[in-house]
Amino acid sequence: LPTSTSCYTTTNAEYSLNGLWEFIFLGETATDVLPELPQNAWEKVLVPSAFDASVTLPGRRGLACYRCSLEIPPGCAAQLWFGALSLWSRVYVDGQLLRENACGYEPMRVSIPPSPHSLRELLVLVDNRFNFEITPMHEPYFDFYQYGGILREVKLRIRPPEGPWLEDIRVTPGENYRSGAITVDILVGGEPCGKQFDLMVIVDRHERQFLTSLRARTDSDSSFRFDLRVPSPRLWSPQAPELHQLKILLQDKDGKEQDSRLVRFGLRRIQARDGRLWLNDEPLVLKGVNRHEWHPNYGPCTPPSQMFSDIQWMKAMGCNCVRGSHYPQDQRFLDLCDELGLLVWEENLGWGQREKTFASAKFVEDHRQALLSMVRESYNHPCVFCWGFLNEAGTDSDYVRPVMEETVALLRAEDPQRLITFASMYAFTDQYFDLVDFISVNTYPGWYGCEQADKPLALIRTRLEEIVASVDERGLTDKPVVISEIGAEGLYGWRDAHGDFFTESYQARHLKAAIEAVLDIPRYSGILLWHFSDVRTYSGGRSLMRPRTFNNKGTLDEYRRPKEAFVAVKACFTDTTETEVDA
Ligand code: ADA
Repeated sequence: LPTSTSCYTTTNAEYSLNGLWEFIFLGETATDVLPELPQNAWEKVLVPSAFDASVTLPGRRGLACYRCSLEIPPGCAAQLWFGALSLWSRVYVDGQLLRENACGYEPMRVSIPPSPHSLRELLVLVDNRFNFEITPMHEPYFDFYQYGGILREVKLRIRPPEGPWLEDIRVTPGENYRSGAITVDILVGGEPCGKQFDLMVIVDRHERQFLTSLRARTDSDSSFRFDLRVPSPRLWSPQAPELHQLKILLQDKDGKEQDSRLVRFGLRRIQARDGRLWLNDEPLVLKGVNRHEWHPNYGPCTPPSQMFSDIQWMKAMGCNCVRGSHYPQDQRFLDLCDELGLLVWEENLGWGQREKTFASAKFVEDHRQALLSMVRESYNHPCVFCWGFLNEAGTDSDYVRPVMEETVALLRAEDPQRLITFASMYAFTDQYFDLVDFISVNTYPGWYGCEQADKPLALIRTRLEEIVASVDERGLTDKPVVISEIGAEGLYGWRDAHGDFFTESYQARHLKAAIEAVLDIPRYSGILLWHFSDVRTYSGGRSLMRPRTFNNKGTLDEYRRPKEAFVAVKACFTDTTETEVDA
C-alpha cells in the first residue's frame, strides 16, 4: 500500500499507488491557496474511488485533500501518472505545486523534480464544485452525475538517476499491415548525460534488434521513427483479437539496461470510404451500445472485475462495439477490449456545450489539452477505432467552427490511422458533417416529443430514412452514417399489459424497431444504442424526465439485471430468436 513506502527503492520502475491514502474533506474551503491542513481528523480512503459515492459523503460537493508518502531514490526524477482526477485538481510534492487540472477525465503525467531526500509527501487537492471560471469543461446540466475524487489508478514511475529514458512509444500499423509492417515512434526524454546509449527492440519474443545509437545529447527530448516488420503477423478484429507486442530497450555500451518499455498493439486497418466503414478491408457494421463507467456500488470507479463482466454482457448481447460516452476511457477497460475483442469509440469529455462555453478561452485550451492526453494514452490500443469529441455540441451554429476545425486538424495530426467523428443531435441542420470521416447522429424518435403520436414506434423507421436521405441530399454520399444514440426508457420490473412508455416491453419493441431499420437500410454503417445499463444522473431540470434521477434507458438496470430490451437486442444483433436470458 502506498502509505508503506519501503518498497520504493529501485530506479527505472513503475509502481501502482492504488491503495489506502490519507483523506480529509474540507468542504467549502476556497481553492486559491493551499489551505492550512489540520494535524488530526485525517481518515483512510481507498484510491481510486469517488468520495461523493462513498458511504460517508454521498452526493457531497466541496474541496478534499488526499495524501500519501513516496520513497524516491535521492537524486532521481520521477513521474506521477493519474488516470483521472475529477473535477478540478492540484498536485503538490513536498508543498510545491506541480500541476493543476480542470478537465476531469484527462489522464495526466506530472514530473517530480529530484531531491536529496528519499521520503517525499504527495498531496492531491480535488474539488467537485461547479465553477464555470475554474472548470468550464464541466456543467451541472450534464445528463450523468459528475463525481469528485481520484477516480482512476495512480502510478509512480521512477526515472534513472540521469537521462535518457523512454517517454513515449507509438506503434502505427502501416499500409502493408497484413504483412506485419509497422511504424514505431519513440520519444526519448531526460536531461543530457554525456554517455552513449543504444535503442534496441524485441518484437514479440524474437531476437533483440539494434535500432540506433543515441549520441551524447544536448537537448532534453528527441524523437525517433523506425519502420519495422512483425515476423509472424496476425490481424486484430473483434472476432479474432490477436495482439502483438514489442519491447523497446535503452542500454548503455556495456549492455546495461537504462530503461525499457513493453507495448502491446494490434495489426488492423480501419477506413471510411465509399459511404461505408471497413475493418481490414471488409465492410464493418457497428452493433453496440453507449456505456458510462458507472455502478451503484462504485460510482464512476468500477473495478476490473466489473469492467470484465460488462464486456461479457455486451458480447453476450451480440455487440462488436462500445461508445465510451462521454469521456476518455480507463486504460484497464481498453486493455480488456483489446484482448476480448470489442471496438471502442473513445471521446473526450463533453455534453451539450453551447455558446457561453465555446467563448471561454480556458475551455478551448482545456479541450485541446484533454484531446492530446487522450490520444497519447490510448494510441496503442487496437480496440480504439475512432476519436470522438464534444457530444451534442451546438453544431448547427457558427460559433463552434473554430473549435471544430482545430479539433479535427489536431486529431488528424496526432493520429493518421484512426477515424474521426462527433455525435450530433442535429441530423438535418448540422454544419460540420463534411469535416469528419463518418457521420454520427443521436436521435430519439418514438421517445422525446412523440407523446401525441398514435403509433410512436412507427416514427422510428421514418426518421431513420429521413436522416440518410438528408445526408445524401447535402452531397455527403461518400460519408458512412452511424446512429450513435437511440433509445427509450424502460423501468426495470415495470411490466404492464398496456405496454406503454416506461414499460420494459415498450423499450424492447423500440430498440428492436430501431435495430431492424438500421440493419435494413443499406446507407447505415451501424447503430449504438442508448444505453448499456441504467445510470445515475441529476434531479435539477430533468427530474420529471428522469424517474429515480436515473437515465433508465439501459438494456440492463444499474445492477446489470437484464430487461426485456436485452433479450430483444440480443436477438436482433445475433440474428437468433432466443427468448430466454441465457447470458
Ligand atoms: C443525449 C445525450 C445522452 C443522454 C441522452 C438521453 O443524446 O447524448 O448523454 O442524455 O440524450 O437519454 O436523453
